[in-house]
Amino acid sequence: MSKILGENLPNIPWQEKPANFNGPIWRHTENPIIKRNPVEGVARIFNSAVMPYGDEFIGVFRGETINGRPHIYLGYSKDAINWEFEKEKIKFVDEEGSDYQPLYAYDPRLLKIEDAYYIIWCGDFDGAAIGIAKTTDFKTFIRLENPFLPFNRNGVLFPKKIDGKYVMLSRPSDNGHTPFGDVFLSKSPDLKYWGEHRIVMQKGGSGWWQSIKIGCGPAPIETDEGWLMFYHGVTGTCNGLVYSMSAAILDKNCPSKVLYRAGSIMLTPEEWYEERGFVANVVFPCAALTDAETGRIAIYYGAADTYVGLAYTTIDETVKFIKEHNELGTIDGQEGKL
Ligand code: BMA
Repeated sequence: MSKILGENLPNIPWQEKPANFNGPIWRHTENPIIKRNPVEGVARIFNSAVMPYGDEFIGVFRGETINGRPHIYLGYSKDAINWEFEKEKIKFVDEEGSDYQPLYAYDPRLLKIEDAYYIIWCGDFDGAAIGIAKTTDFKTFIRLENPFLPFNRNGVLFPKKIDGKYVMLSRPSDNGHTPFGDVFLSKSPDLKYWGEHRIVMQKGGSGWWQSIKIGCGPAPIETDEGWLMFYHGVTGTCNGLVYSMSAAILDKNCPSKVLYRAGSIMLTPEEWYEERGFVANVVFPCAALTDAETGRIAIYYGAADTYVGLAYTTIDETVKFIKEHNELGTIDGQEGKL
């Protein structure tokens, strides 16, 4: 039995695993939970992040506007399944209170560290780069300094400082959509100056599903095994890219070290809303709710760059799958200081 080291969430959305289903992650039966044209001016919501807020839930949503540009929208829910969205995108200000709006922002993640909430996204800084903002009330959103130079996509903060430092996973890139594709880790004493860069995981392995690139998903989940990291892996086909998901466990104190990594897929596009849409064949996890008491995990993922899907697993199912399919890459077990 493995344990989630976190808070209890008795109102986590939940459905039992279907009796005739063998996979480690099973879908919510009423998926997709967010459908097309969810709010005026927004054609599609996908790749989005949610978290508990008081007795209810709050989220930051990638809204593809009707002019085709992504921005971040706030949403609220009582049950974490039915969502209501604000009509206006989030307005960010700088630390002096002046307007500091990203030109575009996509794939947001949301998490709490100590008393503040953080949103991380991919935006434009003369090329794709990570953006980050802080809020304590979900009314004022203070955009901080851009953490990294371009090009970098797919930034995810740990929900806790490690050795007194903030820790971020990201995927450095170039100006192409697909080149590079490995996950790195960086640390900061103040969320302004970033360093102590390490490589965490490379694409590849004996399976082909993560051969083109990999990228972290929800904020890592603290467990008694280490940090549980769901991540996406991408493969190429004659018909384009396919995005699937699986998971790894990172060392608790030195999270650039991978302890276990599943060499096989936990969830891959199989349902109509994952196979068909703006970009076919994409499952892209960005958030997970957890209940420490029961070990339940509810995963929120973008489906086909068009919808939000919800899926379930438990810490035991996940750890068992990762260990049974464990396959570490050459640098995975190292600190990654190369
Ligand atoms: C990635 C990101 C994601 C998107 C995926 C598939 O590079 O842009 O936002 O879901 O491609 O289109």
